[in-house]
Amino acid sequence: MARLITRRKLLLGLAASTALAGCDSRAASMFLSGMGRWNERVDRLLFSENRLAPEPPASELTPEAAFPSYFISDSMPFAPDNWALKVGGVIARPAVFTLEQLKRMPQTGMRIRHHCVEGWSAVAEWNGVQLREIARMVGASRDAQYVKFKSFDNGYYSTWDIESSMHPQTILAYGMNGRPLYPDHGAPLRLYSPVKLGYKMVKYLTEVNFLPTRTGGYWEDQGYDWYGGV
Ligand SMILES: Nc1nc2c(c(=O)[nH]1)N[C@H]1C(S)=C(S)[C@@H](COP(=O)(O)O)O[C@H]1N2
Ligand SMILES: [Mo]
Repeated sequence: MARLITRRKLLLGLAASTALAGCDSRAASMFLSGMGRWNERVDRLLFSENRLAPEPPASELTPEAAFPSYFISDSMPFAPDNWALKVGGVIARPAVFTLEQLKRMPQTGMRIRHHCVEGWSAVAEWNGVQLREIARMVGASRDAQYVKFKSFDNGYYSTWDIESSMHPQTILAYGMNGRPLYPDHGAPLRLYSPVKLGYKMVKYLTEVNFLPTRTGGYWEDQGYDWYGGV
């Protein structure tokens, strides 16, 4: 962290001195877009260390009635009877997993504070299977730099960087607060992680695709930050 701050200060210093030297605006905007990419890369380096995010204490759990619920469909989305998760992209073994199969895989659980950009936050305990476990099972290629998550909620989707996707606390969750996930929070399966903002936590999952190129997201396409880190 100390090094990150130092680099940011250095960049700010450079920007100021360039301005004093009277650079033209084209050079300045090239510089600024370059800085955006550089900062994203630094964030990625932090994640590659796989540092665990601290869990809030049980005393901070939000009463479930007070945990907001969001979906873009006009009414609550319900999974089709034949629901299964499709996993594809640049992987050795494309697969379709039923909920029962996912539940038989090693289970991970943790308390996470959710941060929605609309200004609320809430804490729950989530359990499910690590996405990195799925990646291992399907043989995700080194070319997989991004993961795209699709939903049956009116086409809601998002795309994540591979480092955050493979973080040990990034899970496909089928449980909330010790019981099955209900439709208001994304049943039968949703993405959850302490390293991303609320809009990156795709609910009502249908497909997970490991991709070599970056795609967008429902809110990201409307201007929300693509990386969406907490
Ligand atoms: N499929 C789907 N996933 C979604 C959304 C949505 O509208 N549809 N909203 C996002 C936003 S903005 C937030 S804050 C969280 C809210 O999760 P919750 O409804 O379980 O509180 O879900 C995210 N994932
Ligand atoms: Mo949100």
